[in-house]
Amino acid sequence: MPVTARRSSAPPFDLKAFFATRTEAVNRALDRFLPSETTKPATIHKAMRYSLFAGGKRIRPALCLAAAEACGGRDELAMPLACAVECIHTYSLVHDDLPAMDDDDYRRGKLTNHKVYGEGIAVLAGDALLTAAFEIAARCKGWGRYSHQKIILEIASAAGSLQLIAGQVADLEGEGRKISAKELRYIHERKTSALLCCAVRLGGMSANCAPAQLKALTAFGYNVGLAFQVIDDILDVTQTSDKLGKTAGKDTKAQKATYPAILGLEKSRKIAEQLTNRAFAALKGFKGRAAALEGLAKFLLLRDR
Ligand code: GRG
Repeated sequence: MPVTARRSSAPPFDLKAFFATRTEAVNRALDRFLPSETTKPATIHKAMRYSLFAGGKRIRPALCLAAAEACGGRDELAMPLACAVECIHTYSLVHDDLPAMDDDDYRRGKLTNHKVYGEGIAVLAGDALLTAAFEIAARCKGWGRYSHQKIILEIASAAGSLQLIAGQVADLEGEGRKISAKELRYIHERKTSALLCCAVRLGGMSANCAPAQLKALTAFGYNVGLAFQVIDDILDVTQTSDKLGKTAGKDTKAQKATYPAILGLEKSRKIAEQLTNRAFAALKGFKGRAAALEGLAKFLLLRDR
């Protein structure tokens, strides 16, 4: 099934330029928000920065900024929220790589945090990144329809024990056990889709978007988030460790339930396309203003790492 993004006579959207400029702006903002490497105790700040600047794709911040732009908002207002989500994402990776969880030596092509700084500091670096996310987000005063409190609650619920952590718990408990496609969706919705969706929603909130726009962004974020994880599962079995910058084939080795394991590669690819098409459909009310969101959804579907 082909993906069906909006047809228009507008010039094609330059996603490469969008990604490059937004990534640079996000990196500058993260650098400003985080204590410097030499701030005491230096070890923890070095460890936090090691993972935060290890070459992540910055997908969640890009989605947040693109959503703000789709709603007529401004990047500088969305930026603290985009950075907060990236800090939470990075914390989750640092903790996920620990021996007590997924036990991985490589992430983003570099040694994992605990391999460089030791397990104790890696736990603390993750804790500190999670805390930093709330400190950064707390700088937003809120917008007419979305109070400061609503913004903080939005982040806390995506990162908390009903979403991101619930997904990780179910993932850990599912290892080596046969699980159904329904249980797998439960894991993917929480472990991956919740934070991506939160990034998109926060972008809209920073633009004081209308309730209908927030609903559309939620549908977009949910579907893109799920498609992202289905593709991640596919890449784990089709790509090399070199290409992924992390150990490939780990899911199979750990007997983890994944879309390809349960449904096969071809069906998994179809599902990712279907989800991406649903994400596109959610954007129809934005007319021409959602080109960046569309471009990102297509990029995430077609990515190879
Ligand atoms: C430890 C609370 C806790 C949660 C861990 C992040 C996570 C949950 C598990 C890691 C493994 C995994 C498959 C996560 C799903 C999300 C995902 C695919 C993360 C990778 O995201 P990318 O590709 O990473 O955006 P980069 O490195 O580009 O930032």
